[in-house]
Amino acid sequence: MKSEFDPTEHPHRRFNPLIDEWVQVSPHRMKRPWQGQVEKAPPDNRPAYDPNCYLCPGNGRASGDTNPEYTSTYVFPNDFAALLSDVPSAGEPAHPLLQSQAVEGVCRVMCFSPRHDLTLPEMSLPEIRGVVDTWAAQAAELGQTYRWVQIFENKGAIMGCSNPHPHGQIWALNALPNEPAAEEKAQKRYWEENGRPLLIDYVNLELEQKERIVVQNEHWLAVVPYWAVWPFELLLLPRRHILRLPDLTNDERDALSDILKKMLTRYDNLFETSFPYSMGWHGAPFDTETCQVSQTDPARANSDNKPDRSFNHWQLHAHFYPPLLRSATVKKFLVGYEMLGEAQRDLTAEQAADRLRTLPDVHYKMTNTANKSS
Ligand code: H2U
Ligand code: ZN
Repeated sequence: MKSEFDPTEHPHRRFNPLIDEWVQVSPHRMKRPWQGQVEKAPPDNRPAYDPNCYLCPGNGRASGDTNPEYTSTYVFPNDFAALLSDVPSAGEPAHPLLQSQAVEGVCRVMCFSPRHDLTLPEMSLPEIRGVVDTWAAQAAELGQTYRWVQIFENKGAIMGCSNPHPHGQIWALNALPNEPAAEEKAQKRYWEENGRPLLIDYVNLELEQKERIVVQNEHWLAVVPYWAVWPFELLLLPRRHILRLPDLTNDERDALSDILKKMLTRYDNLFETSFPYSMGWHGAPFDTETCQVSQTDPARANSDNKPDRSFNHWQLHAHFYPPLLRSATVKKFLVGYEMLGEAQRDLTAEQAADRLRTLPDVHYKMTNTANKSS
């Protein structure tokens, strides 16, 4: 006779309601001993300034431009932009199976800090707050012209990131890409069926159950989502119903800087390495005709903006997708069954949250330096 179903032991599938997809969970495979001897990556001794880095202040770029001697964040147009702002229409498709559409947009690069040797969790809270404000200002500005503004960071050589200088990218375009389009559809349907935003219900559920929360503060929550695909994936959510980054108040921006520092420090502490990931923000698309989201002053956020009810089913959030599995050098590949069937994981979301939650929120580099000097 079959024993009773135990999600910590029996293979099962979990549903991701945000994009309408399932993920295979195989927790019984974790019964084998944790081969987690922490293999450390080679030490990362970068200088504060690298004369060969195209992102450092005062250095030249591929375009021939020279970066200013910037002292906080710095945004410039990507010299190899994937999107262009003036593209002729692709016209009617010749056949429904062969469709294309012209896409217009812009790509920018954003340096988080002038310091070549830092990463987000090693920056101070006011410096991280500068990054948050720049994200919000870029979204507000580009949202006036473009329907989707994708703010993201691709961190670490293992992710194909070309330069260790702390930076992210911004792509803004007049179309809704696949991921946000799937989220739009699922959140809209949930709203129509339940009258509440999907991710607000999810925030409340996580606050009740607690077992997937990694860090929280007054305004934010970082959880390993129930339906996580990547071993240590995190979903960062505001506790209040907020549509977009420019809508965040001063307090919410400070609290965001705080939770980013804490969650990313835990990431680095997990394998005592600068933890690679791709992260990015998803908020309500910009309806360039009806919505008023030109707000850039956080002190006035949400006060004199017209309520944008057509996107009430949305909730702002950030995804963090790290590829590491058991150590600083063992990467999880989404191949084989995952390319042809569906995504699969061994460690449950609850087990991953447990491991991250118990890590210190003081960065290992700080502790190691303190030990060395004592
Ligand atoms: P990564 O996040 O993939 O490392 O990207 C850095 C971006 O910087 C990349 O998109 C751009 C590349 O096109 N870049 C410039 O805009 N100017 C340069 O001089 C080099 C790289
Ligand atoms: Zn640099």
